[in-house]
Amino acid sequence: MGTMDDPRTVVHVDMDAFFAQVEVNDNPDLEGRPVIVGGTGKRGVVSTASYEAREYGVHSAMPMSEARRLCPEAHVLPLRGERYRDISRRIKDVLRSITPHVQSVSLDEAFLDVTGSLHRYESKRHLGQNLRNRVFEETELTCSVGVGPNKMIAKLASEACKPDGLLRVPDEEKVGFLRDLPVESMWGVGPSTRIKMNRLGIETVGDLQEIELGRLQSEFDHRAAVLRRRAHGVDPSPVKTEEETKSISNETTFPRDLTDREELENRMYPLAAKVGRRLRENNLVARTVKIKVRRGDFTTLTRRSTRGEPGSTTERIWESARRLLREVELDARGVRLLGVGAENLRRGGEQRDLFEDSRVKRRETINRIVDDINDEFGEGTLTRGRDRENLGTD
Ligand code: TTP
Ligand code: MG
Repeated sequence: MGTMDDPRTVVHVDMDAFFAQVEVNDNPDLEGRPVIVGGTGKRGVVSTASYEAREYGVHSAMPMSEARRLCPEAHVLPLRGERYRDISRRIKDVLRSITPHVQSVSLDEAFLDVTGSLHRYESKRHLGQNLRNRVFEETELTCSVGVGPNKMIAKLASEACKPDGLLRVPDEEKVGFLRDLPVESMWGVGPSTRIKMNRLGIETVGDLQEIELGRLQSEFDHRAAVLRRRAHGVDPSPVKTEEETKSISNETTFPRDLTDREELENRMYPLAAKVGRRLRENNLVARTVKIKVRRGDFTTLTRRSTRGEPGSTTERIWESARRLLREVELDARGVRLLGVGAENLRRGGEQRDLFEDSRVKRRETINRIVDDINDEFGEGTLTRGRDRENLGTD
């Protein structure tokens, strides 16, 4: 099993109740009170809740109306995207002062490969604690930090010690650490895989570690070996910095396999929209659009198309993705998973002059305005026509 000889040391950092903590910090009267941040309008959704509000059952992605019902005394605050982004940048700067090998996952989350930085610290624990201290000194915000031999273990460790915690899981303890976790906490186990696992009597990662491989193969075929290795804490995926990230992609697994082309094309739209948004957020443009299609029998194919000039509009990504999908023959196996991605990425700024076409320019502007408003008022406040057809992604 690959990573045995020279285990890396990977750190996962995740801020605690990020948006809510920022709001409390900026308004100390809220200290110790239930605070909910999200869309405050009629159809608003909870982005996050302080740990005090979570005790009432409030959680991310819940309709705000329900959250208010569960916790009427909560302070409900609108999103302040620019503020969170600003603090996020400062956090990432702190992380990059520890090592340049930082993979930013979201505003409040990152992986660090600290293998080459360990010699500067007394121990791996010290490194983790030092990182937490530095983030706190810079932002007065608490985070949780997991330290492990790979990304999956580090992430599960930070989740296990939330909030305001530090947990190191050494390589030789990872199997035991995973044993009691629910199997769906493992990477690559989504809702439908979990149901299949439950049918085999697998509830915990420990069950998956122990089940006879033949029985696992009867249900999962060639996937069985990978699932089994993951259950033993093997995860070779590298920590990739932004420059090393060669693509941005998004995929979704459908509750049932789809055979209708038009439905598939519609399902592609929100995927393309998310890819476009992430490109624009990172000031990137892409020359290549790719799609990934996984059929009901798990055979998977990808198709790519590359254009002369790079772009980042949702319309353009969607258009290319649809054209690529038309090259794929649909049959009785149906499609269980669809992905849309962008590759051949460049910094957007240098390419500005390539967007002289005023129609393209106008769309870029509209996309940016929609992004900004959604940042301020919650995802889904403002939509680009098609988003409105309730094409939920997962
Ligand atoms: P998370 O790290 O998932 O959540 P959190 O930091 O609020 O809480 P904790 O990590 O302690 O469990 O997400 C980080 C931020 O991303 C969160 O503060 C708000 C935002 N977010 C949303 O806007 N919508 C969501 O559905 C989720 C999960 C997060
Ligand atoms: Mg967090």
